[in-house]
Amino acid sequence: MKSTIPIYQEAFNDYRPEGEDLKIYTYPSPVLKKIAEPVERFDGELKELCLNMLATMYRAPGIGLAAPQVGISQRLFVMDIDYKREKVTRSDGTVEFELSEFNPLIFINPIIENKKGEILYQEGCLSVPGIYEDVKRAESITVHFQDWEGNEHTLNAQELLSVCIQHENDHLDGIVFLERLSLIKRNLLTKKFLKKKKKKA
Ligand code: QAP
Ligand code: CO
Repeated sequence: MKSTIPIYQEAFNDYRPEGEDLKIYTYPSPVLKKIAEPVERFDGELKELCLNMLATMYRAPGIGLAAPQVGISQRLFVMDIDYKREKVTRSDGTVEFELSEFNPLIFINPIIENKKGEILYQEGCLSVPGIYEDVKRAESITVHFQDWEGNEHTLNAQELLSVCIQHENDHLDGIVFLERLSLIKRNLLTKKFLKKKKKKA
């Protein structure tokens, strides 16, 4: 564990994704369009939500998940850009994925500032499965946030970590990454996604 957040270093020593699989809401669910409310109660229920969101993210698998994506309009998201996912074939021929090197991060009531530079990164989203596109974001940011006990922290982030924080923070403001694209790409990919979704339904 290499978490820079002291309370999580302890809590996530020997971490294994355990918890409920939450339902992930896909575009264009109304909950994805709402501005989320600040988290005010730092209690056991909040910790359980964070753990269930992490488990849901690891199983998906994904690198980031915001509360509105699981139908909860509150300002928090979870993330792990470091974990490894290895395909293993058991002796009976069944295939499984083994996860290791977890570095779970939890951001509650985040505020982003000092946006600097520019980076183009191919993004995806568990709420828009199957769609990937380059998005332009700030390369470097500072984020202020609270942990699940309410303690305040500041983190400087670059590259993928910075991109992922900005992507997840957008969810708290009712924005999905499609809305960060040119109108042409946005319309094209939105149509493509809705068409595929309709076919599956
Ligand atoms: C946001 O997204 C992100 O389409 C997190 O079929 C992604 O974890 C920020 C996923 C990339 C920066 C760069 C997407 C899983 C996971 C899919 C995710 C899919 C299955 C997306
Ligand atoms: Co997303």
